Amino acid sequence: MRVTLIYPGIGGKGFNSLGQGMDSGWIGHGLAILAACARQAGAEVDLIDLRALPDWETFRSEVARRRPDVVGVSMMSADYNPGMRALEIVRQVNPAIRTCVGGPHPTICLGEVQDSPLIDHIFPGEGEVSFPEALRTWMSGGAVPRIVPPVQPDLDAVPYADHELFLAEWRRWGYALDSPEAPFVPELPAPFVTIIAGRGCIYNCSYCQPAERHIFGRMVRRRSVPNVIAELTELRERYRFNSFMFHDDCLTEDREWVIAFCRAYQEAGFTQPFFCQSRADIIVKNEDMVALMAQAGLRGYLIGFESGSDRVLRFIRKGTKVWQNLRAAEICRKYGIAIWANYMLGLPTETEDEMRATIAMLKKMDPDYYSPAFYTPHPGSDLFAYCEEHGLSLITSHDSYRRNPTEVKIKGHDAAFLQWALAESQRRTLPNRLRRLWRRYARPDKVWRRVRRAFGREA
Ligand code: B12
Ligand code: SF4
Repeated sequence: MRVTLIYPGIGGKGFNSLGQGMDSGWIGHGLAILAACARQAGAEVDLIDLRALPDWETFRSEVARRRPDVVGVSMMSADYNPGMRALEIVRQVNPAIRTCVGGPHPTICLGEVQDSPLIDHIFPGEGEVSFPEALRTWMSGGAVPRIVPPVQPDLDAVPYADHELFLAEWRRWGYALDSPEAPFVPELPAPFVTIIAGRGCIYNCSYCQPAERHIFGRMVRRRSVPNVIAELTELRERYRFNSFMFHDDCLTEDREWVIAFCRAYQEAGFTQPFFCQSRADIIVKNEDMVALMAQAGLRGYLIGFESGSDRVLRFIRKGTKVWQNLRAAEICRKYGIAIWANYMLGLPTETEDEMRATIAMLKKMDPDYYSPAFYTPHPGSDLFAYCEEHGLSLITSHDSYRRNPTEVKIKGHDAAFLQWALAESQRRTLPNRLRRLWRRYARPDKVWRRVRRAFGREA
């Protein structure tokens, strides 16, 4: 049985976009794992990554050439339009191909896909058990329900994400990348890879939950440390990676796991720097863990600071306080950990003064990287429901479910003020700029190293 998986992530940068930043430079772990599971079930598996193709006509001829029995499309809400267009073309090429969808959007917005004539089977939740089981059933001539109930897999029994599924396909389209995946900051040198160690998140932020729980369940599950180290070892052998990043929503919520990982990582001889996501409250409460992570190779945290107003933080159920945001930034600085600051502007009920407070907070913390968003109501979250209830949403197409600050997503905010706030939030003050220059070029240890290098004493 031939299975073609489809990665439709062209919402951001469009066709021919590979290698251009995070959106277009990373593999999709869901499909990469499902490919390995489907092969174990005896299927032949390949991938069409829309980001690598030039246009829809090429997609059409690729489907015709590959002649799959089954296609499987993975969809976030922002992927809905290209995902459905791909399914429409698959139907036109050969109506006998079984069409399957899975991923966050079909899971969270089942009602939106369940009656689509373009879709034969919907796989809500995790697919490692349900998808290969369906393939086995089809191979033995059996029938599978339209909505296939999810089964949570044992994460240590799941095969590793098949990076080659993506990389081989990218190479076929001429992408001669010098890194398996695209590094996105100078702290993470190429070759760079991404991995994911667990599923779910214990927190309850209203702009995100309960969508995450719909996909991965109430409990957070994490792979064992030896299992993750074994995958990193395999990735080291195959790609000689010089840095990597954890995709986990909040890797640091499990202190014991993190401590065990840091020890095992060093014992296994890894020195490669890495980034992961964390939260301000965790950093403040666990400075010793942060120090251990920095010693093991942590070079940056992606942190959802979100707002400089305690009222807004309470409103979005972030569970953090502004003082924790500021203190977390100080702790990062102390241990040489770069700060990737995620924050939102234009939340429901947020006032212009509260946005000014976010700007003031950012000026105090002086993050290394700014990752601003205009608040975007994501389907499946409580705040999305709030926006619907109050008639706030300005979103008219799934394409706008991207949080990038291109257009204002909800009513009640002045677009010109938001644009000003966006620019101002990222403008470094003069003292901050000077401090950065000092840190980068003038610190005595760095000057000394440059002098030694100039005289050939150091590689
Ligand atoms: C890494 C990541 C990214 C990376 C993507 C990397 C990549 N190439 O996939 C980047 C940074 C690019 C990204 C971007 C965005 N992301 Co994102 N991302 C994640 C994150 C943290 C991890 C994804 C992952 O690898 N998960 C692990 C794998 C194993 O899970 P999975 O992909 O869901 O796949 C499993 C199941 O869903 C299912 N499945 C999936 N596909 C299919 C297909 C078939 C046929 C079957 C049978 C089953 C199946 O089986 C898989 C195995 O169990 C998730 C949160 C999370 N923990 O999952 C958010 C998440 C998916 N992202 C989200 C969002 C909102 C976005 C953005 C819109 C944000 C933005 N910038 O505007 C963009 C959209 C990009 C686009 N496509 O246009 C939301 C999606 C919500 C929604 N309603 O769609 C999530 C859930 C985060 C959240 N809690 O809000 N993201
Ligand atoms: S926003 Fe992050 S910390 Fe909050 S619930 Fe979602 S994944 Fe967890």
